[in-house]
Amino acid sequence: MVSHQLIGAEVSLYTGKLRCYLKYKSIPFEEVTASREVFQNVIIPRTGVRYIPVLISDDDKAIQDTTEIIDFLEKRYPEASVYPRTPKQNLVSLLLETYGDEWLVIPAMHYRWNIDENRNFAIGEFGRTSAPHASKEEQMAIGQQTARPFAGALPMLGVKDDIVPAIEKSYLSLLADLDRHFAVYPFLLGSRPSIGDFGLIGPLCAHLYRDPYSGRLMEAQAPNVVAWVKRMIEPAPLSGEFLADDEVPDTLYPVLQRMLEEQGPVIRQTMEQVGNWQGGDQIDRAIGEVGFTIEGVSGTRLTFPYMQWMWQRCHDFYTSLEGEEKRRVNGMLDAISGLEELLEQPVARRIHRVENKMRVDKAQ
Ligand SMILES: N[C@@H](CCC(=O)N[C@@H](CS)C(=O)NCC(=O)O)C(=O)O
Repeated sequence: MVSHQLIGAEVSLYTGKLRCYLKYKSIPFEEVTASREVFQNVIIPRTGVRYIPVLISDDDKAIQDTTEIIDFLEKRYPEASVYPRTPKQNLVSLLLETYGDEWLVIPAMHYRWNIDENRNFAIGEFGRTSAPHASKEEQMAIGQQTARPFAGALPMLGVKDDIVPAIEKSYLSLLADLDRHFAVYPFLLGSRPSIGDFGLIGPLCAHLYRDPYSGRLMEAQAPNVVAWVKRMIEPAPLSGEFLADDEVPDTLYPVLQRMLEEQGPVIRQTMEQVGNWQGGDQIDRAIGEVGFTIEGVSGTRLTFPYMQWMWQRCHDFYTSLEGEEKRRVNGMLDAISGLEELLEQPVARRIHRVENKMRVDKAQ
């Protein structure tokens, strides 16, 4: 039987997200290492971009972007959907996917590239991925090269020396909040993982659990998060249910509040800057600079329109709600100050993904 191919790497954040999803859904796949040859022969010609993971479906479609891949597979494998059917839970799971995918990259990248032990491990892993058959020494040399753009991306993501203590403080508080949650619940919303769990597992597993220094830190600080990571990487396929009556546990509110305080202003500024974009309908990967605050320390990073594309999923779902459902969701949002206003904010110019490039609507 022809199965799907997951092209990626163990060291890759977004590959980790997709691998956990495929395993939970019991979708047959074989994993192909994204070596230099695979980049040249498959990834670049088939997708036009240099990102992993890539799914080659059993009918030979090549798809990049974990969110698009998961949505593509959810249609073909609807059993045990990772999207809750009820409004509060679905909104929370979309929000936490956006948080994991697009914001927790900050601690994930900080710990990987600023801590020597992690950095050396990651360089070896980069080399092993690019040249699986080379010697250890050659892999280290190749890893130094291939890792350079990733390590060099820290300032663009907002990871600069003066804000590092705040990034660490925030991450440790997040771990404490999640630890309290996972002491009670197997996944974010019950005994079934949602798209929010898959969003969080990328940074929390591929970097923050698997990199050696970070893994010890997580074991020491948050054993219940470690247990969740293990459930995510070796799931009981297709099992579990979301909590009854659209319940969202109170233990998730501090996590959502942290997301709103740190990532919320970045989402708002990104929408403004995308609205003012002066170029053509194909928009750049980064278009300017935004300010943000973590634990009272301010920083700047580049503006990534992709984050708006993720946010649109939250906004669209929220604004599609009516009547009683909207009232119930707003009742929950009362506990997270500022979130309702952000979800209500109109998207000035929408971002679309077309053949793995981002397009933007014309200015009004
Ligand atoms: N939103 C994309 C992100 C993919 C992504 O950024 N992957 C990383 C590896 S974990 C990558 O290929 N980065 C290359 C680059 O940033 O140029 C997804 O969900 O697939």
